[in-house]
Amino acid sequence: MITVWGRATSSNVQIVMWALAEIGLECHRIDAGHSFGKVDTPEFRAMNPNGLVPVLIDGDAEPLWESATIVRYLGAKYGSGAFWPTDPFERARVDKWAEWIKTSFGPVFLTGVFWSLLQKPENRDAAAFTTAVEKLKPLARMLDARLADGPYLGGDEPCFADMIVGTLLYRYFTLDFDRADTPNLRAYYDRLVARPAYAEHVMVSYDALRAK
Ligand SMILES: N[C@@H](CCC(=O)N[C@@H](CS)C(=O)NCC(=O)O)C(=O)O
Repeated sequence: MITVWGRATSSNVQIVMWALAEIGLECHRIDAGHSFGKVDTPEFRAMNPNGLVPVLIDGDAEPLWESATIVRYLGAKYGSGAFWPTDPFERARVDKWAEWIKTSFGPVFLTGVFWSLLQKPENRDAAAFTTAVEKLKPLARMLDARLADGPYLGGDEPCFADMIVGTLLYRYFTLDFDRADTPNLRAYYDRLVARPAYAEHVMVSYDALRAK
């Protein structure tokens, strides 16, 4: 039995839930984090000392945290050859985009744009927001150029890296802000939206996260 700790509104939980669904694995998800709390309890900290979601527990094994690590684990253990390329170079050429979205695009988008737009306008740092919006444009264009190569990062089927790269795009394309013109990225997002597992696990309202 696989258990995932983490609220459905967390983009990092969504990465894991979407991957589980694409692979076809059942899991039991327990709400935790944000308004659900639990992440500061000694029991939760024993699973993840960072007090962050997601945490995945596969059977009796030690709890795993870090969403991208969890998806790589699921891919390696349960994924098909398309989901988890066995050739080290084929895997690395998609994994570099997973790493990049976590370390380059993601921080600019989440901190500078997403969380800013979820603030009340009067509490928003307008200069920091504009800086982030402009900083995001060349990054979005880089991803757009990469996605001219094919329907998904690894070819005709989604792979583990698409889970890590594709999840943020629901927020990216549904928020109202000035985006770069990226037709390939938009077409990629439209393909993701058509996937039932993406619709169920990623296209989750983030209204509960808005500042009250
Ligand atoms: N690098 C970690 C980041 C985990 C993270 O920041 N999780 C957020 C939710 S997306 C969290 O737990 N926030 C505190 C909370 O929800 O209470 C990962 O990819 O799993």
